[in-house]
Amino acid sequence: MECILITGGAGFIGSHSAERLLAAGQAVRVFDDFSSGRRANLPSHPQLEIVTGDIRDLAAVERSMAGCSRVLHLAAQVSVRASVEAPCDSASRNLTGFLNVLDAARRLGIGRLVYASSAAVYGQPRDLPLDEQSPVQPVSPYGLEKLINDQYAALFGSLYGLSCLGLRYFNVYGPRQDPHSPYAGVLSKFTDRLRQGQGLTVFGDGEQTRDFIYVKDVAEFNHRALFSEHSGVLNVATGHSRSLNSVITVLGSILGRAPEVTLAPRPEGDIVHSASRNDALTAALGTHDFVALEQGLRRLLEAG
Ligand code: UD2
Repeated sequence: MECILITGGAGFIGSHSAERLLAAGQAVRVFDDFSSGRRANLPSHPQLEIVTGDIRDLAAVERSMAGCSRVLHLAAQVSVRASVEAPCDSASRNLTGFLNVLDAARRLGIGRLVYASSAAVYGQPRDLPLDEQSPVQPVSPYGLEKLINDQYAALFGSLYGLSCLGLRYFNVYGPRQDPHSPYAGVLSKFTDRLRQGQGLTVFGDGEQTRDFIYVKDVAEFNHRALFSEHSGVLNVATGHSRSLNSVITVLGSILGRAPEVTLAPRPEGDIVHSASRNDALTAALGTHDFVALEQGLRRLLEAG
């Protein structure tokens, strides 16, 4: 049976992707340094192997890839703010680490590499909705690193015929995203606070919009991407953006009471509106019934 390597497989998106692949009957090897990923995120499964290692260590990356035919590369420094505060450390994981994965994949003859790119490559978007042809203008080291990943992947495709696809995730939410990290997504923060009977803080007027995509939908597209031959980049989004105020209304209707909301100034650099088309995604990887926001928030509230 062929083995699929997931770097960062013990993390938020990685662990859901591992579950999806195991459910499809694949053997999965997780490579993770457990700096933020957790063993408890992963099931016990006879087809699951777990290897501890760091993507900055080329030999360790190569060893973990041996015997695998496809790679899902998700291991990264994922915080925009940390990339601003410590750009060298961020680049060592997101550039050198990425290059280690590409180089090992080329040398080991990996048939397919899918990796996490990000909506952050678009920076402060001017014309919405975004699509894959929209101008890229990162406003953080993190966004720049992801853009350079896309360029390196395209180069390795043309130089060595390596089959690569970058997935530009929009606002992914769902269980296992650590709400206590200062970099946690707004929905994991909100649901965590509500579970503890606390109020919510909204930065700005709450009219900012995001395309919130449930993590299991992302795992589904990761799975499909690994078995497709589409190369380049794809925006991974539902195609529908919602305002924070409308999210708060939905949370109130699920809980049967309106959350207490405090307004605070919007942080500098905060994006007001974000929206993406997903025509290219569904044309390349197939149509999909996305988990509705109401349903996803219910599941997130219940996950505890
Ligand atoms: C996301 C990513 C960020 C970067 C960016 C690129 C996360 C956590 N952040 O930022 O790393 O990739 O996309 O476009 O994945 N907010 C509140 N109250 C809170 C927390 C947040 O009002 O307690 C607001 C925040 O100011 C923003 C919105 O909610 O307007 C969404 O915040 P976010 O951090 O979840 O996501 P985003 O899109 O700003």
